Amino acid sequence: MSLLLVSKNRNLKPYKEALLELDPNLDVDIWPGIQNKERVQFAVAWRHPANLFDGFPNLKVISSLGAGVDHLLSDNTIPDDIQFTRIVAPSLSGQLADYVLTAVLNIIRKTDRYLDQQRRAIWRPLDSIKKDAIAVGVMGLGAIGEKTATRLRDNGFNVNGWSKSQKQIDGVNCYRKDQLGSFLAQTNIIICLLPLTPETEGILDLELFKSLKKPSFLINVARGGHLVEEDLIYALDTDLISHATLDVFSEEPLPESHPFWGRDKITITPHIASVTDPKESAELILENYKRMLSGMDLLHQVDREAGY
Ligand code: OXD
Repeated sequence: MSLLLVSKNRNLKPYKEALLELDPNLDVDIWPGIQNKERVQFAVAWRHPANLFDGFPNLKVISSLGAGVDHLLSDNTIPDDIQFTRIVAPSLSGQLADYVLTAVLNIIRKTDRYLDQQRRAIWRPLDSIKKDAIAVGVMGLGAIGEKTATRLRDNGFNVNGWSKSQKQIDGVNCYRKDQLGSFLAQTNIIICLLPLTPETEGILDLELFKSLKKPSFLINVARGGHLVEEDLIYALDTDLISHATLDVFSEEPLPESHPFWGRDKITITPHIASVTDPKESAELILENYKRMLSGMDLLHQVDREAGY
């Protein structure tokens, strides 16, 4: 029995080391160095090569190496009977909450504008936005969204939250799926933390931007596929959106020629809002590996139909 680690763009050695530190008897392969395909029962994947998982006769579970599973769900060649799980490490939601809080504070304290002024040796105080004059709105109230919403609440922000089913979170105004219009009308800073599914693809579009309370801002830490890029450019150019903070893009790395680069109303980071820690992930991977071997329910199992 072996466990396979696969990624086209991540160094997986620290994950293998962390797994072997927890259990030296594990048999762990890193793609493409696979000893014996028939022995692989559990795989951990992040941006795997197309069609890879079709040829493992005994593969039972694939875990995403992160919280998102869109890279697995979009691969139609993965047999239907393989179960998907994901890694929802406590530090992952904490990191995302920190990133979003920083982005929100940067917006209201106009940090980007001051950096630009500094580069040009301009001494000019700007009006900051008062916390109580605006509301932030978190789209997606799963484990990560809830952590982000409560972090913002605890820092004195008015917080709205929107999710598929009605949630109750202390101090957060929770709206359900069919209340999107009211949620947007009460929100200035929209924060996308939704899973990427056919239903949420392209949700950050011109219609949504028009429905926000003014001044309006966007923070996208979910997936590039949620955003209609040309609509954002139009919304920024027409001042419908005052500023966008983007950590995720439909093409990553963001190509050098992309029109987002060089726009002073966009802050770009290279998909670093949260990064899985090898030691913490290894514990969660091993827990699910043991659960699979003993036939127990997996932690953070993904509903392949629902898409999250
Ligand atoms: C994730 C991510 O899905 O880092 O964990 O985007």
